[in-house]
Amino acid sequence: MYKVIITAAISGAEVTQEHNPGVPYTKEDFVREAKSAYDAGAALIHLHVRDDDGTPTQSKERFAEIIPAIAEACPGVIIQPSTGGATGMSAAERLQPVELDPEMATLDCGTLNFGGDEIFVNTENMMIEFAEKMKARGIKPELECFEKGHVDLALRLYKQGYLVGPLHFNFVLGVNGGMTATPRDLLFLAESIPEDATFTVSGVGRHQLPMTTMAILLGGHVRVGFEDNIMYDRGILAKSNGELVARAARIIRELNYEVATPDEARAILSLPARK
Ligand code: KMH
Ligand code: ZN
Repeated sequence: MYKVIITAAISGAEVTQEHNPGVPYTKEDFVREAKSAYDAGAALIHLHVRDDDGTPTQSKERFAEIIPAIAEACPGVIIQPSTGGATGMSAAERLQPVELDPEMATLDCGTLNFGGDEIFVNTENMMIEFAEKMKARGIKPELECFEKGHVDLALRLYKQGYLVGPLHFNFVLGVNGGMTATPRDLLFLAESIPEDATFTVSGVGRHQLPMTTMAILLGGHVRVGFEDNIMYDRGILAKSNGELVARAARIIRELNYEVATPDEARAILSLPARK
């Protein structure tokens, strides 16, 4: 039976409690949101952290405070810190959580416009630096691709030996500056990666639900959560990350697939088994 990994992106760096009061700021908030997602079926938590006032930070110390608290509340869950952080952060700032040796971390695969005057900078040399650091520490990168050129750049670095297979991609669709969240674009991306690669799909905003469904049908995995979408329905805020995860789990089961446990997710992603 095909098993689908649900990733919960519980906070991100862009949304705030003004957008949705459930967006986590404090350690207790992070534990509450991660646990709601885990209890509903998330095997993987994609993690950005904040200071208590909500300011996004890539501080190693803050990750070192929040990661163990989530791990204790969510036994076995895979915790995947972001190395994307927020736009404007330096590479050194963004790379800090890698020093905590997580099982996985994100690796963003190219620069893109991020709405208005914002630019999310990921040069080829930055990518090589991030990839080399992760490879040296045995951390599996999740390759964040916001458009097709990002996939091509990742494949080039794979050929050059900076990345170790099997690759795992996250197609983030619907960002203002990236590819659109349409069936055509998702199919194009899914057909552009190596046979043995795995992929997750993150649809932004109202695209989360249709992209989740299409990802499952294409043999992929899904990401939901406040980082990408704070609404449950038109005009209705999601009460928690868990509510969004629970809906993804229901869709997976309705389609006659199964929700992967954390250890099943490790096997699917070729991560070493948990000790
Ligand atoms: N916050 C975005 C600028 C990642 O986590 O690696 C980048 C981001 C990607 O969220
Ligand atoms: Zn992120």
